[in-house]
Amino acid sequence: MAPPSDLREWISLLEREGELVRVSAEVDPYLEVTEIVDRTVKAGGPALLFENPKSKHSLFVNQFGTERRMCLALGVDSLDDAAAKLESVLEMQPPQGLAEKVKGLKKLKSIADSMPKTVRGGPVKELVLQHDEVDLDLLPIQHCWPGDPAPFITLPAVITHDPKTGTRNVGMYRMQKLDSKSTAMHWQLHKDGRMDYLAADGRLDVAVALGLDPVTTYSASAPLPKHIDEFMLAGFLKGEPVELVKGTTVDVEVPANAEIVLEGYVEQGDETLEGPFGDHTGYYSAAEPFPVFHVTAMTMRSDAIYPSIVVGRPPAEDAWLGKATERIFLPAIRMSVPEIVDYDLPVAGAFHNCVIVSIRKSFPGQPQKVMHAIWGLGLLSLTKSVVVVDEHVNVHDYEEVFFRVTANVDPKRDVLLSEGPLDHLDHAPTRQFYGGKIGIDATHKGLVEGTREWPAEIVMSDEIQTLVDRRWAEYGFGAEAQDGNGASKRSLRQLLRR
Ligand SMILES: Cc1cc2nc3c(=O)[nH]c(=O)nc-3n(C[C@H](O)[C@H](O)[C@H](O)COP(=O)(O)O)c2cc1C
Ligand SMILES: [Mn+2]
Repeated sequence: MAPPSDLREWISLLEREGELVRVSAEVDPYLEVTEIVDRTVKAGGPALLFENPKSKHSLFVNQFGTERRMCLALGVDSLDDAAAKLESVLEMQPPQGLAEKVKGLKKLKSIADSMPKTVRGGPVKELVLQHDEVDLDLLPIQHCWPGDPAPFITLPAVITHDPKTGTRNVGMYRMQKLDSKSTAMHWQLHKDGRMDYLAADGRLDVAVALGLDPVTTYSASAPLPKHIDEFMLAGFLKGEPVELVKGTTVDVEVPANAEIVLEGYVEQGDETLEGPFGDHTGYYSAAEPFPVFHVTAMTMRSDAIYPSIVVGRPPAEDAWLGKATERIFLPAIRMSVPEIVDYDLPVAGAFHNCVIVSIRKSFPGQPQKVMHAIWGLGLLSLTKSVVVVDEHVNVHDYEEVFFRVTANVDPKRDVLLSEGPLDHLDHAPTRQFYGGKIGIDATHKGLVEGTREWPAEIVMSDEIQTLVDRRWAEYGFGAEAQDGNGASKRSLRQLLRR
């Protein structure tokens, strides 16, 4: 099924799938909504459309809060299917024969069709408020946590252009409301949006789209290289181009189907103290200077729906945005580090604190090579700890990873301490932005690596496994045959906890 083409279609789809609850009771965007959403997310509950958030406009939240909804958003059965689509293009080879040529052309067409398309108008221009008419108070912007100083716009797609090359960038950066006509712009140190700002000679035009189709919203959070337009990724994943319309007061094109667009500018040297903010790290990120975004126009659908997301101590709704990125970017990561079989970014690690990676090892030092590769790869370079396991280890099974780390590691030999850039939001290092890194090599070692002979793993023979599978019912346990060799961990876990 094709992904929904705008927010309205997305909401209808969620409703049809039993994935949406409309809340007609009046709720306060000051803290109350956060508590409701936090409970809902942690219970694996539905998306919520608050129809009375003390505002004329509805507040839509928890659209991405479960794996199923993330898949519905991308129009796939599993997140790996979205990755496979990208992989088939990345791994294109010169075609052999006519059938392959036709297939190749189709793939090339899917790339060509990903380019955003300019259209003449769209529902986002139903209402155009300019200059003095701009009023952010119209929107039910959430004040998320008790220690936040103000409401924050939390699910925006912020659009800028590189002042030198003209390349577009779309990123998701929270925006603290300063007054009815301005916000802060939380462009962290390593982000593309900040680069555009720093490269500007004076003013930089900025447009902020709110309430998009879910693929385009997701794409704003995707860590693409700076020269790649996130709207292209959105077009590729959607299978149809993002439609853009000219800005009313800025030289930036904006999504024609958005619910709301804020247009305006930032200016060199015009900064304000932003934060603190109850962040996705589970802690308040400290107040720091960030650019002020002056809103020159607010264009919207007349009954615009305002989208939001609540982050906080993981797991929160952003977990599935992160997991989508983890899956979708695996093929691209493998292009540079081909020995990588799989990887996992634990949600509890807030995405920059830990990566578990499985590799096909064929030479000594390869786990350390992979650690350094990760520490040199895009935003993954900010990763604080890397755990490397062998190809047959399931990186998504943290109990198995724990087993390998404790069983296979000689801490003196297999722990690599390094240092380098750290995430803007990492509060642990003594100095902000820079500090220690740890790599743990939990792979099997062998004589070639100077260890004693490595013991064999305990595995039952195929023959006996098949025999027991076949005879299982005969033994009188009733249930379906269980997997052997510890693979039925869940039932074992249940037994141990009894
Ligand atoms: C809900 C959510 C909120 C985010 N808030 C911020 C933020 O305030 N500042 C920031 O720099 N990155 C934030 N990010 C991460 C960026 O969106 C992400 O790193 C993205 O790759 C940035 O785009 P860019 O690489 O084009 O700069 C957020 C991500 C999500 C999912
Ligand atoms: Mn970017």
